Amino acid sequence: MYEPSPANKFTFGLWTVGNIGRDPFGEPVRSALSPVEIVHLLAEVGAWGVNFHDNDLVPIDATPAERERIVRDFRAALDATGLVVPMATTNLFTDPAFKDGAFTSNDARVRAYALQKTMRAIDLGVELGAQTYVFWGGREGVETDAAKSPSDSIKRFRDALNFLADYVRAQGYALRFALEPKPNEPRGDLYFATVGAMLGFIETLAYPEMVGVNPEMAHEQMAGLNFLHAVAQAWEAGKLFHIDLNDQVIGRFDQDLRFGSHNIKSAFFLVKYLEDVGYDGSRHFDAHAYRTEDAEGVKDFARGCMRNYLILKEKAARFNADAEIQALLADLNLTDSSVAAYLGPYTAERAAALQAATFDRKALGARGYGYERLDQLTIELLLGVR
Ligand code: GLT
Ligand code: MN
Ligand code: MN
Repeated sequence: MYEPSPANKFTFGLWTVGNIGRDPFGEPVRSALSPVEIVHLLAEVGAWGVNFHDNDLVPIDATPAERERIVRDFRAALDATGLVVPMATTNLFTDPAFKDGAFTSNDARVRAYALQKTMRAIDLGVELGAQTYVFWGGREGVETDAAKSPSDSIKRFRDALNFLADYVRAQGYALRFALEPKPNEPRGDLYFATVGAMLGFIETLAYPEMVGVNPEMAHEQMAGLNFLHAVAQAWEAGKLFHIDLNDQVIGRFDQDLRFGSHNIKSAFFLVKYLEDVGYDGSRHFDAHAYRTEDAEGVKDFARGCMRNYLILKEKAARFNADAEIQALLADLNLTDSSVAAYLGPYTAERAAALQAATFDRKALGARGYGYERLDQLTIELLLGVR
């Protein structure tokens, strides 16, 4: 029942199960796996797909001949395992050239190099089947606002995305862009800190229909925000092109924890939402194993992400089928014929009827909503006693 299947569309990045456990205070604790080894690992644990940054697959200094060999071997591993590549992205944050940003760097030569690198990375992603292209601006920010104007940075980022969208169109690629916000880390402050900020920005682009968001659970949580609400706003706007699932303790460093390992209730409402609305895209786990883990622990981590999703999916089905919970929900949406004349699109009649209406404000304020009971039933369901 909790075994992953291709229909679940579970994916991992090469950089997730491939994470070697380096942190700002310590050296790597695990040896690097080759992309081919990672594909086989993901197939073994039951994932559907694998995503990558250009340099997760092809080292930044690779020659064209090396690139060809690496892509050939990777494709052979995909063919052997049946894994697909639904998403690709560019590493615009590791190399020192990007220390002041990529598309928003104050050095125009860096901005030009970032465009070149991204065009090549788009070609690579499309070559391997990617249909979604993620932009995470890990270095697009500042430590000090003395450095540059945030509006110049917004304009530079827009110019870059418009250029790249035109590139994709000129190549005839069927590729959509998914912008991934984050409030901070690795820069002191990153531009476009939240899903809401990205959604507003997208409407200012040349081809807004090509561009959506890739919300990451931990990133909204780092900002103290409700991830479900961000996802719902993206979904409602037709912009939920991709999603990064993981977990995070609010107030801590960027943890990228196993999905469902910490904020179980938030994860539950998120899974329930994605399943209820019929989100059809990848469920991408952008997380990594604890630094304490060896190769087996990495598999435990990956299996745990998918298993937690499936457990929560089953809990969501129970929630939807629970007669007591559903009766409470049905009672909540109180309405009667008296309000039919008041609610709906504006008309002069409706406005006049509302102006003339009398409301029993005290009675409205006296009503109990029963959310304690509803939430307790939810918790009991999650804790397995229901
Ligand atoms: C990096 C980051 C993630 C982004 C990845 C895509 S890379 O691991 O922490 O949130 O989704 O660039
Ligand atoms: Mn993250
Ligand atoms: Mn992410």
